[in-house]
Amino acid sequence: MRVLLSGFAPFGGSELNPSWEAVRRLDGIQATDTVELFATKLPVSYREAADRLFASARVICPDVIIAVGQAGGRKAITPELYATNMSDSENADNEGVVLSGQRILEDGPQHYGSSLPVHDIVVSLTELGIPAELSENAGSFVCNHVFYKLMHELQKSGKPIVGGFIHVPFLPEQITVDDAPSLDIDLLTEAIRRTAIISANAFSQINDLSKSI
Ligand code: PCA
Repeated sequence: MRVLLSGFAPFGGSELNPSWEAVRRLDGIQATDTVELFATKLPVSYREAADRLFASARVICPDVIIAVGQAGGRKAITPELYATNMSDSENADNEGVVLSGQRILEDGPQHYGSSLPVHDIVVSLTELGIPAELSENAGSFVCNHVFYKLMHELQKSGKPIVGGFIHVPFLPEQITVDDAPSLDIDLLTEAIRRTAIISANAFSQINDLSKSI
């Protein structure tokens, strides 16, 4: 099984983005006998990010797509439960675009749920001692935009691809304020590797089930 992981370029004055730092370390890795990992870097651009993810997916032909992004200030790895049909942030993307109160797809549903095994991911990471929590808020900036478009595309394609979005905390070197939460790169990378394996297992269970009924 093939798992495509995406991470974002740095934004908002940071020199790095933990999402890309983690997934780039996993690119080309054989995570188990049957699970191969691939990584792609997305620009922090409303206009381009989702299309770049879809372009990589056309090349890699993954069974699972896990988009990862930075959520500075969070203390845990947070699988997102759903994407919302709204872009609304006072922050400009890396192309200088600011969107306020704009629906992502005019006639799209208000929400799309993740199809990653989000509960299993949180349980398994917690067992490993890695802080993990479910999130009901993917924000309304570029991450939510990519997540929404990804789930829309997967639904439209009718392909049995499992997909979703995970936000991750800052890396220690991004922290400027005492006591601000962060996660070490090795733990973060291991968390994403585990998440990929759990999600690939979920994909094969869904497929086995659909073959048996
Ligand atoms: N985080 C931002 C965009 C890119 C990233 O890594 C977000 O949460 O929307």
